[in-house]
Amino acid sequence: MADLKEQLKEHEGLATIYGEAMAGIGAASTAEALEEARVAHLGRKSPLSVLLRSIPELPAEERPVVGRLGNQVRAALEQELAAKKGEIESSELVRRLAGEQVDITLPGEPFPRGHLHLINQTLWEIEDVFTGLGYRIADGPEIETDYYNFTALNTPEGHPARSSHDTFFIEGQPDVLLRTHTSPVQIRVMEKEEPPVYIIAPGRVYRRDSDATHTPMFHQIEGLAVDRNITMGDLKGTLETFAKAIFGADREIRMRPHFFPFTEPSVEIDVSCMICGGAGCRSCKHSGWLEILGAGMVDPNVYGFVGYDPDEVQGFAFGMGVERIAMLKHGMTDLRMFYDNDLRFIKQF
Ligand code: 2U9
Repeated sequence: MADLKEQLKEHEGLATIYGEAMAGIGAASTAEALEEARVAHLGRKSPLSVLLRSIPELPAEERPVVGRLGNQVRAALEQELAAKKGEIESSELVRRLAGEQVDITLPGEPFPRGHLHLINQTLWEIEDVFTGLGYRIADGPEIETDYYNFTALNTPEGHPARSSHDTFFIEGQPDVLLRTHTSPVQIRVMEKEEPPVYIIAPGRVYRRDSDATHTPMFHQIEGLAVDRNITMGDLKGTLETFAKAIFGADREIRMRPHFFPFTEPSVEIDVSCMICGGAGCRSCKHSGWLEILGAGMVDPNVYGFVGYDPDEVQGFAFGMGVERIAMLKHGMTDLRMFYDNDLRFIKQF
């Protein structure tokens, strides 16, 4: 470099060009300013390029000097430009990193945490009781055929129990409907699997019904146990275990005779009132008992539809509405609150 400066004493014009270019490059402090300096001092219209292009017109003794020194000046400027570019890039990186610094010790933004809807909490709780007793969870379609929803459950066409279900049918397809209970799931499992069968079928069901204790969609959990030598005693023991697990260890249950097309005999099951302990209060209408589910021994006709031999196997089945269980457990009076989506209600559970 010192050598070049020394040599430039030979040509004043080149010395000036070099000095100005070095000063221009040195003054640039951003990538844009550096690019402007490159164009001004090394571009096609720069004094250096103009001078180099004019060599053929120079006096003969000046030509070799300008040719040799001119190229050395260009190389020196290019080197200076590259060095300056590196310098600017690293200082810009340092500046950007400083600007982007994050204080990882600051407290985080609070993230609102949701939870399971009361219906799903109740559903999971009931599932836990039965899986603990060795039952498996089974599911199936919510859009069903008339056969699985009614016929195979010993409810033939024209049976009065069909109208009590207030079924939603699919328009134009009289054999297709929204299931009114989860019982078709048990039929589908028995069609595929040999006994013993211990399953519960949780899920949404649909009935054309709407008031304080009915919504057009609600949730059921049904259960089915089919094996050799199953008795009504097994049914009672199982459902007593369930009632105590959900409503408290002090609860008792009682069975009242009832009718369902798919069970024979059939019962409705009450639990001793968890508010008054059975003494009688407003909640239990002073009877000491609250109805929680229906059940019975599977009607032998049902086995005929799935290829089981009713002389070989017996079983019991039960069904409950999850909304009803949740309402009883939490002292609710209007089932529609589950689906109003009012967070003031939902957040209480
Ligand atoms: C098969 C055989 C028998 C399921 C049963 C009930 C009794 C019952 C109601 C309770 C309240 C429906 O949600 S609710 O309205 N259910 O009382 N369900 S026995 O019996 C079956 C199911 C499947 C193959």
